[in-house]
Amino acid sequence: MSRVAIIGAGPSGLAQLHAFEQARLDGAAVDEVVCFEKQSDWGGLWNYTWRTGLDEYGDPVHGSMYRYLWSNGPKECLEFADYTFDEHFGGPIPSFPPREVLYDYITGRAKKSNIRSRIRFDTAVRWVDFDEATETFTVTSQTRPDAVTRTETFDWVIVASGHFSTPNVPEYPGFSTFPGRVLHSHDFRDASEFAGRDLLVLGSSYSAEDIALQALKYGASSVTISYRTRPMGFDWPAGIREVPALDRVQDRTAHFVDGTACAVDAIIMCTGYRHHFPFLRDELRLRTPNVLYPAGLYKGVVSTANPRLLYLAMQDQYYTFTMFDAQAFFARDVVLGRIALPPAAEMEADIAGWLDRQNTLTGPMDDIAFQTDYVADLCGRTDYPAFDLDLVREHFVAWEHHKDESITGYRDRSFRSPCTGTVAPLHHTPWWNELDDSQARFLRP
Ligand code: FAD
Ligand code: NA7
Repeated sequence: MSRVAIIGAGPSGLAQLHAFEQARLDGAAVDEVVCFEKQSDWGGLWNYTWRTGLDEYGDPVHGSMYRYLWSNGPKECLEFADYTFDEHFGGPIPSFPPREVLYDYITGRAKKSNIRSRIRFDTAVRWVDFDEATETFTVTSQTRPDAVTRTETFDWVIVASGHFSTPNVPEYPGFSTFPGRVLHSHDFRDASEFAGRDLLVLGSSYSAEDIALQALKYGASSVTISYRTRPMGFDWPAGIREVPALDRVQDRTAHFVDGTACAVDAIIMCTGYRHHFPFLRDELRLRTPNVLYPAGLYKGVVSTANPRLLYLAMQDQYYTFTMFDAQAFFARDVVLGRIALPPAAEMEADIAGWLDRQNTLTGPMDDIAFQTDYVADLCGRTDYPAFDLDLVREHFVAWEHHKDESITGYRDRSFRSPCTGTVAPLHHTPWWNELDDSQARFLRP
């Protein structure tokens, strides 16, 4: 029987443990599975921490989520086909839950499938090596409270360590003398810190959109969003505007490439993240920007550098929990020998097909179709329970239109479950007026 190491107990690592457990319950002979999690609890990014910078043991803080974070897509687009929202909450809930509610949902399935005992908490993987002679990995981990290291042998390694934790931090002239705070969204925790302030946000993607709205919602005087390539172009509420790229900062004044300028009190860089695997030897390490189909991964999962090394959730993400499940079931079946990997040339050709298509994508609608097809391809190869994936695709398309119609109002919409058909009730308070992100408040009728 072989040994499997999973690195990370966030949504994707938990999906992997769940997939193995399902096979075991179905009577399969399942290999020994060990999940290493450096934090003291599960849930990955959804396990909120107030900490920034270094954690209590001197490691970089994993968490990038912040207070008052509501789901930025409909929950119906990330529903587990084998553990529905209706099952977890005992009835319908609105479509855009805050973080605590989704954390409860993710960990609810993990509790039901009884996988906690397979996770070694407070244990960071420090190094992974591969021995060509024995065809095994050596995984060196360290329990963090007592700093004890241990090296073990595994036949498979599944990397589920996330890729939205190591910030991409550019520098602009004048940052070193700017008199206010300059931070990356990775270190952003509480929008009310910026009440009464004039804020500059750099970036034009999900973090920039959400943090700009949050800041205004919780009292910022103004938010100027500076884009590098193109503006998001939403119909922003009064107080938010988009301007071209930042050229430099002089004292408190931000100067943009179109010659305009404005005074700001703080700068938040929403400039994205880097795939970062300090625990992987060079030949094993995935090197990719944040794209829908990273090169070097067959079916987006299996490393072509070493097909016993699998990666989960390394894609840019429209689909999240559903895609992680699809990947985890696929990875499990590769490990269990239910799916035979084709010869290397065939894997490369399959990857090339996806990469060619990725090069033709022109915007969100193409992206959604692409990632839907990717998820469908994976689901079709395993026994992951059927759900209405076409409906999910339609939901993503509708959601994009809703955002264009009202960037402050899109979270007030309701969607139908692709698993149960349940139509979500409307939330009792419009999102823009709702300041309390607690589960108790959200679930109140
Ligand atoms: P993570 O959640 O990052 O979990 C990885 C785990 O690996 C962590 O627990 C970490 O401690 C552990 N780990 C890392 N390195 C090691 C190591 N060396 N040893 C041991 N353990 C290790 N998705 C949505 O669906 N909806 C949203 O609204 C949404 N909002 C988001 C907002 C923000 C600010 C960010 C950053 C992301 C958001 N996402 C959202 C996307 C998010 O990436 C996924 O929902 C999900 O958390 C990815 O799961 P994961 O398990 O792959 O990674
Ligand atoms: P993304 O989606 O990777 O976007 C990164 C943004 O940062 C993007 O708009 C980039 O602009 C911008 N960027 C990158 N480098 C720079 C520099 N040097 N200057 C200015 N702007 C820059 O990251 P997010 O944090 O928004 O989202 C990641 C996840 O967190 C996502 O899953 C969400 O759900 C939450 P570009 O368009 O490339 O010019």
